[in-house]
Amino acid sequence: MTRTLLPPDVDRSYGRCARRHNASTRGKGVSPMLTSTQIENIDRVFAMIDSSGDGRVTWDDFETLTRGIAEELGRDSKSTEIAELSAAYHGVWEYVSAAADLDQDGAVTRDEFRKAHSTQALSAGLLLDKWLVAADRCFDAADRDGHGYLTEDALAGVYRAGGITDRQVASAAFQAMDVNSNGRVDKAEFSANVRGLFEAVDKSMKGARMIG
Ligand SMILES: [Ca+2]
Ligand SMILES: [Ca+2]
Repeated sequence: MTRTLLPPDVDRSYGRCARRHNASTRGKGVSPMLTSTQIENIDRVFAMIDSSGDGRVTWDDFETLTRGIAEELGRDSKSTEIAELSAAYHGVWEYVSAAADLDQDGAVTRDEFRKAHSTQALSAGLLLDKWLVAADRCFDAADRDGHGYLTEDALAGVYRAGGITDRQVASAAFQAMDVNSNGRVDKAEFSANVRGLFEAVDKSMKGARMIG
């Protein structure tokens, strides 16, 4: 049985979804190993980290992303929070480039990124761990007062820094994350949705619509 974006604990449900999906997408040019929701979210993540928008992800893109987050959140680019965020992104980049930059030209194209997911060159569990560290650092940077939660405005700032300027996307994501509707998203709620973004195999699942 094949595994792609999913850790072992959700293998069983993934198998069911993947089999159903495979039957419906066979021969339509969609990778048989990933659901359409997974491919959409892989592409959305790629678009988010490709800050320059040239269809190639390089370390420069992560640096631009980090600078954007610092600016949006009013953080000094030399602050501890931003340095830690940059270190976390470096962990993501080192792992992604080693696994996905097939022609070793120092850039990961959209196709290379997709292929690394569908062929499992990128281990879903390892990559998720690295993204969760980055999400944690991002949360800490966005939590200006250190209260342990984000307001909708703070979350919207993070989204803008990631190039997602449509406020409705951030608002919808915030409503979905804020499960007890108290106007605050804590780190557990945020992490659960980041995890869902990478694990969801259909749109009804938590986090599946986190970035669009
Ligand atoms: Ca780029
Ligand atoms: Ca490449």
